[in-house]
Amino acid sequence: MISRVAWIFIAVISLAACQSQKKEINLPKTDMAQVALIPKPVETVATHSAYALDSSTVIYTSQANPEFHAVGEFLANKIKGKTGLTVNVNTTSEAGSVDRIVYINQSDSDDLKTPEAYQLYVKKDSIYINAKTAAGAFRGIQTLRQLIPEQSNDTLTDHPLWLVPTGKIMDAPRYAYRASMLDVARHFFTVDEVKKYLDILAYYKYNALHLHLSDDQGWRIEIKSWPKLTEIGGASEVGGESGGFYTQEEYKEIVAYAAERHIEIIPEIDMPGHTNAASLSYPFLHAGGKADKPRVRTDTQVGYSSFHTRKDEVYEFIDDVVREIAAISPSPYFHIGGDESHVTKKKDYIHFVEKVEKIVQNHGKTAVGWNEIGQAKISPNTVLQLWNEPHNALKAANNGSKIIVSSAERMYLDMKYDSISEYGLTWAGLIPVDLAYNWDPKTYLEELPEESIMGIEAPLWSETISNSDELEYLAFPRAIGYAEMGWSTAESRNWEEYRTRLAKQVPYFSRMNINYYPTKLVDWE
Ligand code: NAG
Repeated sequence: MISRVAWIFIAVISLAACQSQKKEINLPKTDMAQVALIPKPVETVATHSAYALDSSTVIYTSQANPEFHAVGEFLANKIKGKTGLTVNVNTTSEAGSVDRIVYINQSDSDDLKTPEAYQLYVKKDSIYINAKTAAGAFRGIQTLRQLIPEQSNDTLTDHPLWLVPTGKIMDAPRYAYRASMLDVARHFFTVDEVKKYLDILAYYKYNALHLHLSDDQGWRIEIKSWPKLTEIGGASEVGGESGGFYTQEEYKEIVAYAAERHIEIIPEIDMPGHTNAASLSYPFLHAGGKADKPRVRTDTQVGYSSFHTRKDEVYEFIDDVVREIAAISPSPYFHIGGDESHVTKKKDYIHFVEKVEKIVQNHGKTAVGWNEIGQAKISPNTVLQLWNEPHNALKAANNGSKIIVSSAERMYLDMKYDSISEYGLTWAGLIPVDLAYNWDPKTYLEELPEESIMGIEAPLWSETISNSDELEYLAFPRAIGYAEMGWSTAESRNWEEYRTRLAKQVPYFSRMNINYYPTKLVDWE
């Protein structure tokens, strides 16, 4: 009997033989370094020839690693979407000797220093992507997608070819955490709308999406032990529309879709403030005192609601909520909010944060909170999201906590671009596309050591937006600049050069039907 390995060998040899009969064509010169890659790779060396992508290409993935195979399938799918070509995906360890391949290879090379690092070699007859993990391979695939030209070359041979410029790219992210946040509480966004946002984030190498799942105006995730949260709390949103919520099955669908793109979903339940919708559903949660009596809220005020912080039942409730969400969230992080608890007494707030941090830890997760939680004695493994108050972040960083930089004046995607832009707020100032890009997270808080910065996150609050078109108007193109800020080295970033690459994203925007804001600061192509 012929073994499986032998069959693969025969297949490989015959494929190679078949390829070698192909007529050599003279490929025009290309320049890998001229492709408008975003985020900009750490190192690009062009070799000025081309790999001709056509349907004879086969994608091979490393050994029998199903995660690498899934990355190969993802690439095949995207090639199909961009060029119409059908390319096959195979798994073998023998692919090294074949012609016309894209080989996605699991490698333990010491040059690959972080899990998302990758090496991409484009040669005349083959393309290699080396990475330690499937996440690294996936990031490399995004670079390859961007290297495939929009237009085919139809004149070189009897069938269309896509000329991928040759060269090598050595790449790795600056920060391990590169996220956006979507507020699905002020306005609800459907599973499909979240998926589309994830698709675009993945293309620019984001690796996390924080979902703000609860606020005064709405509760957006099914909690089986507390059904009124969605029956009552899920039924409203800003402006008075009917809101909505994700069933746990739908939430899992979002998590799985994100995971296929090597993006983590970080769930947030915001507390003890921003809790009107929860207290409306279960009045025992309400603090009383200075906090407004719960009622349906469709306005955009903040800072008037609070959970009761001294009742055991409140913590039992929180324990149930965290348990149910943690059970369907593979991310190690659970965001507990903690912002703008203006009507909670400081000592009650501190007591609350310390108790909830423990609940989160008991369910196996690391707590994340807005910078206000730094007022409490939080453990060094709790993460702070710095949006407005440096001193709390500094204190926590000195105690060992990692910081996510989300400066409101630079990174809030819900701020208007300029005085004529349609959606958004202005309280943290206008954030035009150049201002969004042209600064460094390190300089936002000079005293913060670089090692304390876990990464960056661009929050998109949804008081003024309620569908994909409006979401995309505020997010793009600014979120693309943050993608580069999170990935590329500080020294390699330059606004004048970046804006020329940004201008070349238009064909991708059109293909994806992205309603970006066509700022005049960029000469769109
Ligand atoms: C802040 C609030 C948020 C609101 C946003 C609007 C944080 C951490 N908190 O006031 O609830 O939606 O601004 O820009 O940002």
